[in-house]
Amino acid sequence: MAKQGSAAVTPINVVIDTDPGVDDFLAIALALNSPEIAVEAFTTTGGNAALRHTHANMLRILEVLDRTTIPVYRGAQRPLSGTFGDAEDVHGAGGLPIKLPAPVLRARERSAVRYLAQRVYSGPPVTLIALGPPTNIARLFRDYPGTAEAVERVVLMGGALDVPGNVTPHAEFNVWSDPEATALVFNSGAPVTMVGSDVCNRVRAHADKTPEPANAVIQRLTEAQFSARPGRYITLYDPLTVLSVVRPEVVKLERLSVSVDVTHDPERGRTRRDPEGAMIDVAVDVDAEAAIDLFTDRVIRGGFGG
Ligand SMILES: [Ca+2]
Repeated sequence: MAKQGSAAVTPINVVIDTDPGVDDFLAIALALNSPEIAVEAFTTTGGNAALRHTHANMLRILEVLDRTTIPVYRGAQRPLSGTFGDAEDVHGAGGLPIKLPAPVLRARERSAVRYLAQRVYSGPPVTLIALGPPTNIARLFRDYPGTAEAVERVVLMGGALDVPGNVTPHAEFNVWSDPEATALVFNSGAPVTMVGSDVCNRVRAHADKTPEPANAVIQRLTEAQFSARPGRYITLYDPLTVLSVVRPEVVKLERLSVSVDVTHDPERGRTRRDPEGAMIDVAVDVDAEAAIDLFTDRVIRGGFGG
């Protein structure tokens, strides 16, 4: 595809931490078709489904998109405390609404957290994009001193500040899946950007406005997801999070003091404005039309591989 306007720009080094997931799939496709970023590796976590599923889905996605040279590292099977729930009711059994063959591609031997530590200690500054519960990143910062200070930034899909949650009335799914990890990342001292439901809810691909995807698997995936929802739309949570790195001007950030509810009360997993919280950048507004246009151009119309 055309990579207009990218010639003179040095790509941003990123590692994507993910729990695929339909919108993860679309976000990964977006990342791999975006010359503004260089995806060095993927790390996997449980979340939308159990790790054995999300991890296999990650490998399948790279096979579908013909990008099997990018390394994948296996990450968290459980959150810092307790066990993961899942969102198979939204994404389908095993995390995707379509069946794909078992992957031939294999992950690297090292664990996600050991890879991340080695990468952060030895390479140039890297942006960590967390598209699932941020458990791997929390473990990195907790267990490897200095890594929070050394990363370029953490851009995290999660949280719901001024809108209801999507898993409880208060909590967004990724934060709800591991509130302790989210709190640790927020308070780590790393520059954190939160791209939450406040903006993601406003970026939806509607079936009647989405052209036929060029990639056959993306066509099956989006059609299955449209069909599963009465409104025939897909909320682009993870794609918008990637877009906020690829094209920063699509979101408006505000520096806010935010805390995460880590109690076991009904508001567990809630993100709220709190003077005692951590200072992070929060996406408070979005140019939804520009976001959907870029998503459509790169993921729906985009070719992959070759
Ligand atoms: Ca995700």
